[in-house]
Amino acid sequence: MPFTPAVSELPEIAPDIVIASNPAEAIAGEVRAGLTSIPKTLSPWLFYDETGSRLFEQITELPEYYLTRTERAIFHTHADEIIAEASRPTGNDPAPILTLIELGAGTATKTGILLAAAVRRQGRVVYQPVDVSVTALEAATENIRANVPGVTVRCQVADYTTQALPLNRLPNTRTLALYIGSSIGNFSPDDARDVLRNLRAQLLPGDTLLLGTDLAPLNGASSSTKDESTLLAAYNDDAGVTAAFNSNVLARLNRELGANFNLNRFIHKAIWNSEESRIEMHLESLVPQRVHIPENTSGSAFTLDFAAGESIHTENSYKFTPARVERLLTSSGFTLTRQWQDPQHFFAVNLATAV
Ligand code: AVI
Repeated sequence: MPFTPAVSELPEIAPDIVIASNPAEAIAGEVRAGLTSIPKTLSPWLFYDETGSRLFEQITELPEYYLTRTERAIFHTHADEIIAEASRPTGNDPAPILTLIELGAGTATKTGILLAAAVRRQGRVVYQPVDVSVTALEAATENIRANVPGVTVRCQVADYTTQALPLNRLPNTRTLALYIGSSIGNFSPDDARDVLRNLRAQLLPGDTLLLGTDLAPLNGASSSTKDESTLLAAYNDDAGVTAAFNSNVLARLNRELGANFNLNRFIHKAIWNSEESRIEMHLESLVPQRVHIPENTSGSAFTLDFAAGESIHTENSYKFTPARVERLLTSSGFTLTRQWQDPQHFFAVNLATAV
């Protein structure tokens, strides 16, 4: 029998938005550090201005980009089981009520499936989406309010990679932290561990984490049809949306920093790096060229010289084996409790418990 607590056990919390950090300063500092390093890099969080976030939403609907629809299908099939597992009674906690927080919630389109399952189990649920984008959080709140009755949304604007999470623990509840969508794959192994350790530091033993990870190709293993070409297509779609998403970062530097990148002189490249088990995205310079970045809050003006064929490395997207997921979780203070995969073994949803 599912446990259903009385509605009155969950206090109503007013939605609130907490603004953290100064984005303009962070962007200028990040751009200077990345573009003056060898090789030149730009951090993937720079993709997500308004245009970039819109383009990313389009990517998630592309036929080649299997990640979003596969994770959504796993949620549709297993949401009740996931919530039941996260709510498993223990000696100290015989009838847990879950509060869901979500790191990098975006517009929370898939999260509704899990929230609906939590509402089915416990009658009501408090949901705390955390994101750097106010616009995304507004969309998330609207989406959840309109589609999932029984959810109290409390938004927090914060950078969960560097800031302590604004966890407002309700008395006698257990936290289920969601970090879905393969977002963990955009961090280097060390940074991924640090992000999860930062999260772990704010959880209690017995709290859980639901982590979405894109799976590495299994090289000929019988039940998976995923290979290098599946991955390359997902990051180099025929309609050119991923290319537009990638080069928007240069357009953003022109708009926000007054840089003079000529977008026609850079092309989008996606590469599978099998040694590192990651897709890399680059913007490759087609010709020798010089780009100017004016003086800004991070310091004086500077110029950048590009050789033909030289690239700016803009993103890594790591692909995991189940063993690698387990190692990451263990090194971050979690233990892997259960894993769900789609029938084709393209994607895994992992439930881990804070130890
Ligand atoms: C957000 N993140 C998980 C996406 C990914 O697949 O690495 C970002 C992305 N980059 C290109 N396409 C999608």
